[in-house]
Parts: sequence; structure tokens; C-alpha cells
Amino acid sequence: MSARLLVVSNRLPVVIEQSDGRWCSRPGSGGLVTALTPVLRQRGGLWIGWPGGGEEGGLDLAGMVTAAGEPAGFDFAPVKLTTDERDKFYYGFSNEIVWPLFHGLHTRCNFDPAYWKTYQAVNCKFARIIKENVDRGDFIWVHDYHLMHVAKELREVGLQQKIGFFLHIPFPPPEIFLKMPWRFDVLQALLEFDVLGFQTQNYRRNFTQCISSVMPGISVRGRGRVLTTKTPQRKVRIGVFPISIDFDEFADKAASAETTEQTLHLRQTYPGRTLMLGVDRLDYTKGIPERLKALGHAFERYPELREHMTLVQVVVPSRTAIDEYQDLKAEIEMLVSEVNGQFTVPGWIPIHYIFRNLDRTDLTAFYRAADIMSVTPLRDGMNLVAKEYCACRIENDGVLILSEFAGTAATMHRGALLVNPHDVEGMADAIYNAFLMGKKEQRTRMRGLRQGVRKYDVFWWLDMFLKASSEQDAELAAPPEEYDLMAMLPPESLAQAEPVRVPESLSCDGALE
Ligand code: GDG
Repeated sequence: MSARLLVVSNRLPVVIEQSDGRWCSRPGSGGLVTALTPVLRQRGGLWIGWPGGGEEGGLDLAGMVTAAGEPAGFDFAPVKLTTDERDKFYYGFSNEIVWPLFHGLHTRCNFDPAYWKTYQAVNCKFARIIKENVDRGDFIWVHDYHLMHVAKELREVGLQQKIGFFLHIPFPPPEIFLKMPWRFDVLQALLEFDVLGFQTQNYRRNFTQCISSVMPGISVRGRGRVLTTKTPQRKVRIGVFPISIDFDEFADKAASAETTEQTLHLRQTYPGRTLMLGVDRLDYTKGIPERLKALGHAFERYPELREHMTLVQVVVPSRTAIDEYQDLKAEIEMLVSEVNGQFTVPGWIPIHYIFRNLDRTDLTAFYRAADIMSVTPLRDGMNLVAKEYCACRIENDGVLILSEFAGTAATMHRGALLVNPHDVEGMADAIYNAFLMGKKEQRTRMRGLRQGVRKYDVFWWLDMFLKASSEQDAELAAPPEEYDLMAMLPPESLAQAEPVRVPESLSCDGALE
């Protein structure tokens, strides 16, 4: 499909903010930006989104955003939100309802009806700006849970063009989703898109089960990567498209002279020690407190880890204006100081804690320097950090500890050590197993993981989505054979007290087919 891409997401990949009293721009962060930036850089197109901030008088937002877009090689169009819209649409409906609900944490939801009204109004605002910017023949591709109502609003203003939607976060099972007071409206609005994309088969199954529960007249047909359903208005295609990264970009960056120098420097900082790394946005879904508790438990249970293993935990500031996130930060900092207080000896501090955004060179140097990567979210749509770590392991070694509840586990389960992030003892065992794992086993696992991430990179994801949108079904690969917790693999395939031995012949290719 050679149509111009018109990507729409809540945030633009550039943030306009005030620093020392002056307005300036900086690159945005997060998984959606990491994945979509190389796609737009390669294909060109237009990205519509909110550049942050509230209503600021006299600010030439459009001018600043356009200037920031020039070096990126594609165009930006800003959507301006008022302070009230930001509070009720972004902090409210998106962050206090959809985000926790879709991650299965419904007790954190605040189903305030005022949020719902503003959510619809802001989706309508996005639709207006899309309408102003769209050309005939463009492929409109809307991203994520902030904008589930956009197609409905676009249809209401008469736009009949094809519109795709990709959900970056999980879709919950009916018993969770149906708690949402506006469940029917949300499902109906989603069925106004022509193509709906989910990260895993599990999330798609949850969605189709919700459709069956709430809309008994609508049936979903087919098998394979794309299913179809017919509403009175249109045929909707519902696919599984696991998102990924630009593998070559990360691998090349990892191999660069500056990253190599920085990696050596890091290794010298932790001489003779096993380095475990955690890199997460500040968010309660990422399981950071659980990881810290498990590490403390591991030091208790396996004293030989003491003085021989260090965790570097990078926490990237995110949504810090919300009280809950401030509380999480305080909890993390308390746990870090508890573990450090209990186990530090002269010359060794168990946890090095970094609370800031790292630049790409520092981030890839950490990936290269880390013997173990700990990715243990309570729930995660996909988790790109796990894929980035593998891409940066240019020597094919290193151990990935991975939560069963990350979308990534669906396809990387063979090469990673899978853990249940709620199981403190199981996590401590996995840390110990990772610490003991020999290079031979590491390489068998890591080679397979890297092959999978290289082959099924972000351009493959784009290609699959666009082919599904233009109904080139014959060219679609079969959906992944997923790790399915419901079908529960035998316990010996989870991380155990004894290191897992992988026969040389076992292909752990993390492959999707
Ligand atoms: C959402 C879904 C899904 C992190 N620290 C730094 C930094 N990062 C970058 C990583 C990675 C991104 O942020 C985080 O992506 P994740 O996928 O892990 O998580 P979310 O931000 O929650 O993303 C998620 C994703 O969308 C894509 O669909 O996988 O499930 O929740 O790319 O590298 N980047 C830099 N410095 C840091 O310190 N430069």
C-alpha cells in the first residue's frame, strides 16, 4: 500500500514545554513513539497529536511543532487541548479509567461521568483536525486507547475513507471490560473502524468475546491473522499484529564506537559483578516494587548473590502530575533504600537507582553492559524494552527475565526465563538461575530471541497491518503460536530453582509463526 500515512495518536513524538520560563521542544518518549518514529521516517507522512501542555496564551504552537518536525523528515499537525480537556480527557478518562481497566486493575478506576463527556468531545476535536488535514487516498491510522471514538466522529462528519486502529495496550477479558459504564458505546465506536489491530491473540479473543457478550447480533468469522465481522454499516477486519522495534537501528547503535566506549566504562564501574538492568516508565503496571521485593528476597535466599550482583534500575519520569504516580515513586524509593540499607557493604551497593530519561547512547550502553535484563510488568500490551535488549546483545549473550503477563511473552517465551511477577519466591529463583546460567545456554537462548526480533521487526508489523487493511490476505503470515497462560505450560517450563537446560538442538527462535 503506497498511500500517504496519516498517523494519529494522543501524543506527538515531540513535546512542547516550558523550561526556565522559555518555551522549547524535546523528543517525546514511550513505546508508541519508539515504534512509530522509524516507520514515519521511512515512509514519510503526517502525524497528528497533542504536543503536551494546556492553554497557553500567545504561544505559536503550530509554528513550534512544524519547526520540530522538519528534522524528523515527516510532518506534524498539533491538536491543542484546554486545561480542562487535558484534565478530564487525558488525566481522567484515559489515565483513571481505560489505562487501569485495560490492564486488569479495575479497583484503580474512577468512572467519573464528566470524564466520558470530555473524552467524546476531545475525540471529536481530533476528528475535526484529521478532516482538515486528510487527502483522498491517505490511509488514516489511529493509535491507542485515548482515541477509540475517532472513527465514529469521522463517520458523523461524513468521512467514509478507510480508517485503521491499533491498540498498544491489552484488551481485557469481558468480566473486566464490562465494568465500564460506557462499554456498549466504546465497542460500537470501535466497530466504526475498518481494521482493528491487537498485539496478541489473547487480547483479540478478549475483544471478540466482549462483542459476543454485548452485541449478540454481531458474529465474528474466520481464522488466522485476520477475522472479520459485519455491522450494518461495514465489514470490520480484526487482526493480530505484535508490534516491534527497528532492530537494525538498535543493533547498529549498540555496535557504534560511542556506545562501545560507554559500555566499557560501565563494565569498569561494576568490576567482576553480574549486572542486572531494569528500564521502565514510572507506572504501576510495570511491576517495579514487586521486582525490588523479589531482589531483596533473592539476597536473603541466595547469599552468594551478595556482593556479586548489582541491579541498575532506570525509572523514566511519566505522568508525575498524578498523585498516584508520586506515591509509586515514593514507594519505589523506599524499597530501594530498604534493600540497600539491609545489604550494602563497603564497596558494594545492591541497587543503583536512576530517576530520569537517558539518552539513546546511555540506554544502549546499559543494554550492552547488562548480563541480565529484568522485564517484569504486572500487565503490558507488548513491552519494547525486552526487544531492545535482545537487539543490543550483539555478542548473543545475556539473560532475559520476562513476565508471563507482558505481550512480549506470547512470542519470546522460549528464549526468556518466564516469571510470574506476583510470585516473590519464583522471581528470586529466576534471578538466581539467570545469575548461574552458563554462556552456552545464554547464547542458545539469545540467538533465538534475536532472530525473532530481527525477522519480525517494526517494518514487518507495518507491512502486516497495511496488507490486512488492503485485504491482501494471501500475503499475511499465520498468527503467532502463543504462550498461553490459560493452557498453562507444565511447571518445568517456567523458571525453576535449578537452571533450565536447553538442548542445543532446540530452536528457541522467539518466532511468530
Ligand atoms: C506502550 C505499551 C507497548 C525507556 N526509558 C528510556 C527510554 N525508554 C523507551 C524504551 C522503549 C519505551 O521507552 C518504552 O516502551 P514499552 O513498550 O516498554 O512501554 P510503554 O511506554 O508503556 O508503551 C507497551 C508499547 O506501547 C508499544 O506498542 O509495548 O505495552 O504500554 O522504547 O526504549 N528511551 C530513552 N531513554 C530512557 O531513559 N531514550
